[in-house]
Amino acid sequence: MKMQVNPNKNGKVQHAVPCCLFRGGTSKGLYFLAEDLPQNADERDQVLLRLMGSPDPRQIDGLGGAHPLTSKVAIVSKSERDDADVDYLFVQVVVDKAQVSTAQNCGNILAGVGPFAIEKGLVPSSVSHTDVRIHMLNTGANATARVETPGGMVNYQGNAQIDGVPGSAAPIFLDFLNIAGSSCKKMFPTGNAQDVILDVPVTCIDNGMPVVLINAQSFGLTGAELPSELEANEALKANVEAIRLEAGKLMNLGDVSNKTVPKMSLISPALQGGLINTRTFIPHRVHDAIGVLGSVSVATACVLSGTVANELIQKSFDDSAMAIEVEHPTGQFTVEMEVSGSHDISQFYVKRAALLRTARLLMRGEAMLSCE
Ligand code: NQM
Repeated sequence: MKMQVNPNKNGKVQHAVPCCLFRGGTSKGLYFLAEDLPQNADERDQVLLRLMGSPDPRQIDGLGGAHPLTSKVAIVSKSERDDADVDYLFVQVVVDKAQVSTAQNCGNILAGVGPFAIEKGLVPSSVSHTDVRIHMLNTGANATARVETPGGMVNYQGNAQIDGVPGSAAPIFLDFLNIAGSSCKKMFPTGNAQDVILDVPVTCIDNGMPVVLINAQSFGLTGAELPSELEANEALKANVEAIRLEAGKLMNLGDVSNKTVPKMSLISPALQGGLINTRTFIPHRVHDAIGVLGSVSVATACVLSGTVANELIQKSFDDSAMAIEVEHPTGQFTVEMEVSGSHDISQFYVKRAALLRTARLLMRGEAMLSCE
């Protein structure tokens, strides 16, 4: 870890850690080169907690944004692999607990990894666009990010709009490979398209992100409730968490009481012309939109016959390419997919999942780490 020492009047020192702040999709986080952080995972986690200002509900003494979606970190390095240009480790820094987790991936923060890697010279840029092949260390899966690089420079301005982010920006296309069973070993870790947990029908799926889908009606909800209403409903939160703890065991995730997966998506009929509507606990706060890989898992569940999502939308899918519109509290998320065997869980295969995001470099400089 390369750090500069900067003593102050009180004899305390502040260390300067090079980093960038990016909005990645509908999330925001600090992006580091792996070489600028301690190599030892425990020391690294302590540094990240202090830089973000956790544990503290306001993260007032750090750079975190006091919400799980703005308390995120990407650690990036050049890859040694033949199939990747860079390695990306995602770290969720818990806001109000001294906890960090690498047990989940993040597709929104992934959107900033390509631009960051080009800015930092890890990947040579081409003259119009640059494809950055990213190995996602949290799950072992790969993605390719297509970044606009006119004249060899990352372009952030453009007309691409994603719901949940004001204005527009340059498009970043993300193409995912081998994401089935990313954390749970199997796309349907229980072996079933549908299970019943604590008397509630659920679908447990992991196509990039472990997610448990539940019809909002099972809890007497319409599914159109605001995230703040859901977060204020203590009985609902207790039920959702009880199911999550059971689902974690069935999904090969073990005891998930201190893990941020699986996510819990309450599904309901679409309201804005999409295919399905969602409200997602991530897992204790409710997402203002929906996660990238979370939405890939939801879209995938829609396509397979027999899931709670497929029963809700009552649609049969032929084997083909399709665009699935997943609605969320601030708009819609389009997942492009190509699948086969959608009528039978034992035949089901997702050939391709891709989507559009945007990202923007917000700050580059040094994060100051206060040391006692
Ligand atoms: O599912 C939030 C986000 C995410 C994760 C979460 C994500 C994904 O919106 O790939 O992007 O579910 O914790 O950043």
